[in-house]
Amino acid sequence: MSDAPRLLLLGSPADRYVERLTASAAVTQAETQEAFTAALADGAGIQAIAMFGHWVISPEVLDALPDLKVISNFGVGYDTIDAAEAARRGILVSHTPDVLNEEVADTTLMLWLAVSRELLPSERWARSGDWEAKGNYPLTRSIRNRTVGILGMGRIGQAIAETIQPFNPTILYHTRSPKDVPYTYVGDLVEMARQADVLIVITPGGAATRHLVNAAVIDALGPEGIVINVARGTVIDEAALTDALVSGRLGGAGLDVFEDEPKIPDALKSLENVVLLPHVGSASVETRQMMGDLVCDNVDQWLAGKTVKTPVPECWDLNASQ
Ligand code: NAP
Ligand code: 8YV
Repeated sequence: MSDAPRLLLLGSPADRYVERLTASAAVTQAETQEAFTAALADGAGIQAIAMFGHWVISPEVLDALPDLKVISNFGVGYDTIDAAEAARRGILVSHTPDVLNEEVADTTLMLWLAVSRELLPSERWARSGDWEAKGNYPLTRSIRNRTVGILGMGRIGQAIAETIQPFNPTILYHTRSPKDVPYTYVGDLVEMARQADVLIVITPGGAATRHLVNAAVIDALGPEGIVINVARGTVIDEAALTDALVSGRLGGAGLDVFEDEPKIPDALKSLENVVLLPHVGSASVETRQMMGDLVCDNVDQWLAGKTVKTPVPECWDLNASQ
């Protein structure tokens, strides 16, 4: 394989993907940050990165990889990659859009139901003997006929809107520009939160969306309101969210993502009106397999001298010119 192009594999994907990548490239695998740093010290000649997990690809990392031509990311979100800088240097970045839309929408519905119908506390009530000792569990709130505010109405936002249709929602959404969708656009996020019973967050992460959901948005939702975050932890001011949940100014939250993963603040862990998941929005065997295959397909396409299947928007022009 000595003539094969060098590929840096970041993370610990299933054997299936290691085997696929090894079949077409000379693979150096880095499973820890220390191993990644060591690989960068020997970065000359590395032409491709296949990246499983949230590794930071900054201009400094790109400086250490002078021969890099393609970065294939596992996940639709790529906020840890400086894609604009990569494109400027002629490096193609690809991601895994669409194949995970419905799975993330299902996770969103699961979180909303779990928070609103108090799945975990009521399950504990049954399991602990409280039912026998104290009687029936208190009534919970239905998710039917609610006003739902969706922050972000892209591929996944639209899948969420479709998935919750059986619950007869009134759907509002907020984005920077209105979309061609049969839901009501609200140009002011605080105003949307004021009208909504639940706020579902599904924008990209990164600097442009940092703390979009701040104390004013949370207070507009109010003590009966619920926040569901399946986007990135950075989109919500986690301290403001925690403060509102502790003081009762917000009713509940379902969180799949956090500001400093895998750390979750103890204050959030101690709350009964919160459901916490370890970033598993897309984490079914079936969906992760489609994502992993797409990562390898994009590498294979590039190795074959073709355009990659799913470039990020910053690289659309670059991909078209391949
Ligand atoms: P997408 O199709 O690009 O949609 C993003 C939406 O966010 C668009 O409607 C966009 O509309 C809106 N948006 C972007 N910046 C905004 C801003 N500053 N203010 C308001 N709205 C903004 O992306 P997608 O495929 O739906 O994925 C969305 C994100 O979900 C990913 O980037 C990723 O971070 C996250 N995700 C999480 C999981 C998980 O496991 N929890 C799984 C998959 C994806 P405008 O451009 O008009 O503003
Ligand atoms: C992945 C995600 O779990 O697609 C995304 O943006 O957040 C998830 O589907 C993650 O990227 C894998 O590390």
